[in-house]
Amino acid sequence: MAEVKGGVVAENKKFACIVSRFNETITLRLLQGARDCLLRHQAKAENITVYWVPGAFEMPLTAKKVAESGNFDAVICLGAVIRGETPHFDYVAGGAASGISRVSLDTGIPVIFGVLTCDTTAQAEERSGLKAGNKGWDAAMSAIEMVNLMDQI
Ligand code: INI
Repeated sequence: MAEVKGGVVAENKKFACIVSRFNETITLRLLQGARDCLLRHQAKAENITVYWVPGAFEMPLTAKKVAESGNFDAVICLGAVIRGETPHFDYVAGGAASGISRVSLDTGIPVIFGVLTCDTTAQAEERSGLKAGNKGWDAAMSAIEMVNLMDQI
């Protein structure tokens, strides 16, 4: 039986983080978590580029341009869509999720969905560094693993 797993070393790999300004207090924490994860797995600070977008809905197009640039091994999308009282949530969260997935398939580059989709701000806070870990860290970890897995296929 052959089994292939992506390693967890990010040395000499290039990462783009696409981060939304919407809910910025949350997304900044996600970015801190992602950056910390990449650096602790031997990525170099100069190999991490951050692109700010207005909101999660703008992530797919930005991810497409970034992935097509050929300058990055993986793209990490970091955002927070909070339901509150509005059905707008479903369009923004759904558009971001399906768009990001499509960009990854179309470009062949790992594009990671590090977007919190929560009912409340409190839940988003919990998942961005308080008691439920940091989804930004998790997204970066997925990016590292996928980059190394792609290298082996
Ligand atoms: N964008 C987010 O990233 N999170 C949200 O919670 C959100 N809400 O609630 O509306 C949101 N909306 C903005 C959207 O992403 C676009 O920037 C906007 O619609 C312009 O295209």
